[in-house]
Amino acid sequence: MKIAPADALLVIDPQNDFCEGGALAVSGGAAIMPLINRLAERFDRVILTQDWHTQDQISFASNHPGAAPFTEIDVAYGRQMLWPDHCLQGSTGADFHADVAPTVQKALAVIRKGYNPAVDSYSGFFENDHRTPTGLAGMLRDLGVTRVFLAGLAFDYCVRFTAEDAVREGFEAVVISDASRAIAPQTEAAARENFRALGVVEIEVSALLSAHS
Ligand code: VGL
Ligand code: ZN
Repeated sequence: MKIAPADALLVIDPQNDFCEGGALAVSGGAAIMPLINRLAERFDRVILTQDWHTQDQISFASNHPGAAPFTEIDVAYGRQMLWPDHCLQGSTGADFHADVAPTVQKALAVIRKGYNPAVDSYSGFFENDHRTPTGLAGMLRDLGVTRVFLAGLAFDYCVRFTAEDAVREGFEAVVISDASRAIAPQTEAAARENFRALGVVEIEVSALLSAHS
C-alpha cells in the first residue's frame, strides 16, 4: 500500500490522559508516539483529534452518584459507558503527549470533540448521538481527501468509531494497528470484527512505510 496525495493521516487523541500515568491510561499508549511521528513525516496532510471535556461531561462517572467507571448507563442517545474524569479542557491530561510534538507541529488542523456536556464523542466525525457532525468530513472533502489512515488512542473506542464513520461518510479507511492501543481485549476484538464487516483495512507501520507499490 502506497501513500498517495489524496490520503490523510488522522491521529486520534494522542493525549497524556490516555498514556501511562494518565486518568484513563491505555497500556502501551506512550510507546506509539514515535511511530506516529514516523508516519506523519510521510503524509502531506495530518489532522489530529483531541478529546476535550468539561467537568459536567455526561460520560464522567463522577456526575452520576453511585455509578462506577467502566459501567454503562442509558442516556438520551442510547447506552453510554462511564469513564473516570479525563481530558478536561486546558488540563495537562488533555495536552498532547510531549513525544508526539513533531506531529502536532505538522498537523493542519485539530478537531476537538466531546465538548458538549450532554453528548460524549468517540468518533472524530460525529458525536455519540451519531447525528451531530464535528466538521471533519466536510474539511476532508474540501481538501480532496478520499482515504484516511488512522493511528492513536484508543483502538477500541475513538479509533474504532472514527474509522467506522469514515467508511460511512464515503472515505476508504485504513487503521495502522501497531500505532494504536486498546483499552480492553474484548472491545478490541469487537472492533476488529466490525472493521472486517465494514471494509476497514488494517495494516502495520512497517508494511506501510516500506511499501514501494
Ligand atoms: C476515548 C473513552 C473516553 C478515546 C475518549 O480516545 O478512545 N475513550 N474518551
Ligand atoms: Zn473522553
